[in-house]
Amino acid sequence: MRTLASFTHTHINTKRMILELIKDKQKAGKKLLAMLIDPEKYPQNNLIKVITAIESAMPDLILVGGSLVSVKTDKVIKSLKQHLDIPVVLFPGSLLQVTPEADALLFISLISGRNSDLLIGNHVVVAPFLKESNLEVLSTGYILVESGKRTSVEYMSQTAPIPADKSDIAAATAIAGEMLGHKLIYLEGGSGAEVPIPQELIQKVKLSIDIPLIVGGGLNTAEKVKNACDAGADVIVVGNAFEKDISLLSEFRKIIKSY
Ligand code: 1GP
Repeated sequence: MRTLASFTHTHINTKRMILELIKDKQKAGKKLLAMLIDPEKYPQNNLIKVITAIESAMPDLILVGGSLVSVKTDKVIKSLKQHLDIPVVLFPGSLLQVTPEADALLFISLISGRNSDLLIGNHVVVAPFLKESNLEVLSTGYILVESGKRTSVEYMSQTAPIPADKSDIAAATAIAGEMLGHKLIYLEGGSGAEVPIPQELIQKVKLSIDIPLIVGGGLNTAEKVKNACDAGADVIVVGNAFEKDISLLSEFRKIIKSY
């Protein structure tokens, strides 16, 4: 088995390693757990406690990002990589969070919105940097779904989410994203969503596409995680729940492993 160390040392040959990992699991009907770390919310002294919990539960991926720009992003990623053998994927809320310290980047295009900067503008600005970097670029169609209250991503992106009962619109958006060449689709309820994305909508999207499906937002109980997995999520993203109670990490990991 290739370790992260060999991954780092042989970057040129393994630039598609994380996508391949996700696709392999998807093919085998398995799920991945991605822990989202917002650098703003993890003070450096608390990070060691978090790293210890991560070491024992071993999520498949660590996503790093947030709505606001943190000077700590580089530092947090360095600490994570120093202590852990888990791929670190940037999930940038802004261009200023893009750093070569990570292993990969979710190159997200907000395809549910009509904000041209978030559809293509920012991508053009950062593309030459990414081309030169060793980051694995994971082209991702990002679909925001309504989740009870107004979320940070909705406000910050100045876009309207797809209504939660409009699964046909969500499916059509995902199909378009796949046709445009995205390698992943991310159904986002928004960080701290009151209500997670309904199973019916996840199912409909899952049945409409062949590429792996990421689901996140408001998955803060074992039941909600299981429901999202059963509905067809290949990758589950959890942020807030772990910020509040890091012991949930091993509980959610067990659910993910049961597939
Ligand atoms: C947000 O999907 C992620 O971008 C995770 O959401 O923080 O609610 O788990 P939570």
